[in-house]
Amino acid sequence: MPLPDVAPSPAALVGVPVPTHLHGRQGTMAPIPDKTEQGNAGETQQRGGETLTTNHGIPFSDNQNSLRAGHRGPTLLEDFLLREKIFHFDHERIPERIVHARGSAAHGYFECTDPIPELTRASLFARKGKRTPAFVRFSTVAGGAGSVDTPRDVRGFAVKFYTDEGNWDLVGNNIPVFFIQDAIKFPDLVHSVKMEADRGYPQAASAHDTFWDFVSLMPESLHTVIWAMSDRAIPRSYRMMQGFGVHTFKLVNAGGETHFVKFHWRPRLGMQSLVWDESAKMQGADNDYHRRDLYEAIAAGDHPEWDLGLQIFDQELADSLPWDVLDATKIIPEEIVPLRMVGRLVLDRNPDNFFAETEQVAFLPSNIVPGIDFSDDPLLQGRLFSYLDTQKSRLGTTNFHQIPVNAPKCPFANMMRDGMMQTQVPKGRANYEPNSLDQAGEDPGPRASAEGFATAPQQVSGDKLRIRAESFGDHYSQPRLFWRSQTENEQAHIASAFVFELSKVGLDHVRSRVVSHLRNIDEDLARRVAAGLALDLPKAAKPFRKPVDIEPSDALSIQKNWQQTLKGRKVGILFAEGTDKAELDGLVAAVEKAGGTPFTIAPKVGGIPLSGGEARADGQLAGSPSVLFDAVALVLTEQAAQKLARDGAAVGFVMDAFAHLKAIGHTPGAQPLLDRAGIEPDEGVTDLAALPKTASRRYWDREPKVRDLA
Ligand code: HDE
Repeated sequence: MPLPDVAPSPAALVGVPVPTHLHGRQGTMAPIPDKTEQGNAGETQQRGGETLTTNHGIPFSDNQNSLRAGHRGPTLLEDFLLREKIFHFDHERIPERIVHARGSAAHGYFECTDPIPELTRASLFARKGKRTPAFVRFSTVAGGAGSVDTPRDVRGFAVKFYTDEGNWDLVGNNIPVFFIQDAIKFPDLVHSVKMEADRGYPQAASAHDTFWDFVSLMPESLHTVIWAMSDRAIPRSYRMMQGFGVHTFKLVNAGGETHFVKFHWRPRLGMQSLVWDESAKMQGADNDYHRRDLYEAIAAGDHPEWDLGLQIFDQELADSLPWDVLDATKIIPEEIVPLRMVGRLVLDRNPDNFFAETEQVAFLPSNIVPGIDFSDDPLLQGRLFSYLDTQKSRLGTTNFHQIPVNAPKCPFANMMRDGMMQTQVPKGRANYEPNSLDQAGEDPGPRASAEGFATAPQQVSGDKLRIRAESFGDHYSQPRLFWRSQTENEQAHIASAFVFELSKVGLDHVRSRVVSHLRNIDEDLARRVAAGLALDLPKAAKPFRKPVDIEPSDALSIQKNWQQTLKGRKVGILFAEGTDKAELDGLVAAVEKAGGTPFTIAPKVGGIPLSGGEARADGQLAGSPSVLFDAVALVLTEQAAQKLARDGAAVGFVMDAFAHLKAIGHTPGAQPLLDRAGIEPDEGVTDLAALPKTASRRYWDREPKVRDLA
């Protein structure tokens, strides 16, 4: 007999309308529906409205009270319902990722827009319009799973493609280079950046002694360090950051020909970052800023998209560069190898369950598919071991690939058997190969195919050595390239970030050592950082290889590539009693028309009398500071503005919007509040009509007026 659509409460089953939690009744003796017709375990997973059961299918009669000896007596050990529930709860948490613990994810697909069969036989690039399901997890690196979304940090950008020839995981970051060149240094790097071992702080922050001590002794880290000090490390949204495969990989075509490749993700919404003060304040305003932004955008049907671009090059080009393409601390500027756009990634579905999917997803750089291959990058080679290994300790079993989010969507079959949490039930006795069981009419199991993954042949020779190649020895040219490719304002942000971080370092010799490296990158940068710390300029560090000048690359700057759009951006609209309703509604409509998301804010959320009607607000003023928005509007009467000028939350709202270089649109009546906040009008401070246009940018020229940058 099938289960009823909605399970009747135990009280209803016996016709006694008594809430069990009030009266401590024993459970009902009502007949239990016959569930055996329901099919196998996979089909009896929990669904809404069904009878509540134990994990073994035994129906509960009472989920409010434990089993007691007498009305007020002790709880009985016999209570298997209580014990199972608490036992399972006690083990709900699994070890968090050692790095990238804090993350948010979504489902979507990759669509091939420009097939490249001449370069790779990977099936996802075979045909224009071909869609491959994907799951993407974004993350911070240093903080724990419960830490905030907006610290200064590298962001993870991990993509699992469920191709029809198995899963390909492109486990990248939003910064195209990495701190170290050799995997053997990874535990040291991570220990140094995580909270300090004795005191357990700081959480999710690189601004402390051990990180800067380590990186100042590892000049190979400087390129990534300068990116991390730039606005790239404080993205406005996961939807507005680039992604990079970082390492050089190989593409292999059907004829076995290989090319080198670097993978780039380009956000359709353009790149955008926060300003540092904003990102720090965001940590109080909304811990989940990026997670919420991603979830809400997808839920609203505003699906984030990225284009996939490839830098394709051959050995000859690699040999012509003054650095090594196997060195993950180096980029190849797009001016040297331009991007070829081959597809788009669309995220169109939020996970149904955070733990089952976002937490349990296991990315493995070793997951590659026919048509893609590894390079000899020593960092990548180490990663090929680490990720498989970590899943065993994190997910507890070698069978983590059977968890739905990790399982390939194409058929998979082999002779690996058993292990903890095995959920498959293989039939027959063909668990070894070769076998001749087919000759006895039995299923012989799967066999390798000539079409399967084959490593691209490559000549390798040489002595076994524990060394760092000399071609990896230039640590300053590329940070210099990055620095010189930034706008003046971006340079000021970088210099100020160094000052901020080093000001939190208590060890003077470490501060000096960092600045001694900066002198090899750029004397001006070093001078500014030293001045910001009131530090005597130390001698320049001795470079292992003399740095060279590389032509600056505009592609490395966020501001030079700013996309003026309101799409994906949020406008906070402050109104209060007496606001003209037509004016408020008109602005909301204009922001929507420009592709932005309006968010109305008032001193009270429930309903405010306006001139011409009434309106509810999306958020209350004290809980909706302006850091949460890309631009703000003040739709206020003079009387309301005078009242709000006495409210710290309202004054802070305006002051911060101005200090964070945002557009402010306002009614003439809002002037008393603007005056109280000390706003000096500039081109970003306008009437309401101009706001939908002005809101799509930040006003960098304003910055020297509002903060002292290094
Ligand atoms: Fe990772 N990294 N990593 N990493 N990494 C992990 O794997 C590791 C590196 C990256 O959302 C861990 O499943 C080593 C570079 C992302 O689940 C761990 C080395 C890049 C994620 C691990 C590196 C990354 C991780 C922790 C140096 C950019 C999150 C949990 C050899 C190209 C994936 C896990 C997710 C996660 C090891 C360096 C990106 C411990 C040993 C370079 C995006 O296995």
